[in-house]
Amino acid sequence: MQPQIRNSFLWGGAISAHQCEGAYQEDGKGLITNDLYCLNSETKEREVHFPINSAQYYPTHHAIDFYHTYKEDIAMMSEMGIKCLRFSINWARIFPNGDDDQPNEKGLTFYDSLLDELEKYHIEPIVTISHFEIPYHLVEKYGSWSSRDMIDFYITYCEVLFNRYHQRVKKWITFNEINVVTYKSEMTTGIHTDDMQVMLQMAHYQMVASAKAVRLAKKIDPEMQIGMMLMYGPTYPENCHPENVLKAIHYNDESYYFAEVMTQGYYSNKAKALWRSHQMQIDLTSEDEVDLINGRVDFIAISYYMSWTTNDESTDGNMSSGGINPYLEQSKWGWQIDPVGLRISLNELYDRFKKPIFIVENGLGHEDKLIQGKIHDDYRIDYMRQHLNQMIKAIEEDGVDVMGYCVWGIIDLISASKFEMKKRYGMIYVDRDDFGNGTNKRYRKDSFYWYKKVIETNGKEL
Ligand code: P53
Repeated sequence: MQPQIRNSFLWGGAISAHQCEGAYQEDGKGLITNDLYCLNSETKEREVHFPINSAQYYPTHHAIDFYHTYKEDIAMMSEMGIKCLRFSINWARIFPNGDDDQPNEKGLTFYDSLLDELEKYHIEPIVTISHFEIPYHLVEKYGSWSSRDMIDFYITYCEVLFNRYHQRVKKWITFNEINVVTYKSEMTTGIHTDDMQVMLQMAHYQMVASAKAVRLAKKIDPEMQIGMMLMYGPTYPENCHPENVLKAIHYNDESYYFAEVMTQGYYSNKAKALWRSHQMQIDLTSEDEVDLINGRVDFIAISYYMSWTTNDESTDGNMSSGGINPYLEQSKWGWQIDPVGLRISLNELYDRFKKPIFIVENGLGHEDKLIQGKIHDDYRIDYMRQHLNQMIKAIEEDGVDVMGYCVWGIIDLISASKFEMKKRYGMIYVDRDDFGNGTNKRYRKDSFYWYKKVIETNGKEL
């Protein structure tokens, strides 16, 4: 019998704390790095301010105000029948400075209430422990992940979360898109660097921290499952010239580097060869080696948006620029739309790492028009339909073990790369523009009704 989409398949949506909560100083929350960024136009690099300049607009400060609207928002999401919601906990709500002695009870209470709400509708929480959210104090005082001290701060934070929520949260992701450190270190760590040695050193400390978190979680409650997460999309050779094929292998190795350490528990010969060829010295102790092997993850989570090629001509889709593929169309932001690439990705990752794969982000960033209370986003439906078609083929024809699928930004939120509101992903529209003007009212898009049907039929009706 062919494998099918199981009945327990996790159809869901995904959001992150800093892109939707707002309330950036409420209930004792400290600042995170993203609270210091201004909106930037398509031509400007983003501005970072410390201290905050009250004359400027900082998108995360209010975002979509989910901190106050989560009850209504979750009620609306539940109408779609989602089985899970992936969200992140804002580290600075729990430890405002990151190195505080005691956690902030009010921050914990907020997530208690959020979990209550999800429970009410039988929506399983999938929690990202750090989704580009780092207390700013840790960046200032310790240099963020360039310091080994971060491992202890992170583990203290995890211990509080695991103890508090283990009965209610069974699936966790340690870091959002851990491999993005090698594309845009500032986004994931708050530290800007182009030095590969620094990036891989930060990645190493994060991977050790993640491994220690896995170990701790299993000790507190063996039912908790912990995943690592990659931003993943294949890089194809631009043609069959063997040198291009080899180049593509090397590009893809940059993602496998992370998945390998976190699923197998050690650096492979290839990883070590990479260090040697770049004359890198990684601070890796024998204790780290023990931690890595004892803290292997249970699943691989991926975000999938696009693919790239080895072509030198770039799409220039901001940080996600990569070689152009003449066979693919691009979104307005230069992201190359490649549904078959999702099937390829699932195969590649499953073949290599033999772990269940959870698609925790996929979707289309697009401008939407609100006309008389309606949003006709057939482009988004089309994008998702094609991707889900390929996912189903990967499950049913190729036998890949896929745990679930979360639409990115199930509700419109601010974009991670440019902090714009107009790059929308949601199935729920939020009436708010790039500068926070608007009623903040929610509307159901056409894709809302479409996704509801998909979930109802467990993917049979796309
Ligand atoms: P935005 C770049 C490329 C692929 C995924 O991205 C990325 C990024 C970062 O911009 O990140 C994930 O909002 C990330 C989300 C983010 C989403 O993709 O730039 O986990 O936080 O919003 C989409 O269009």
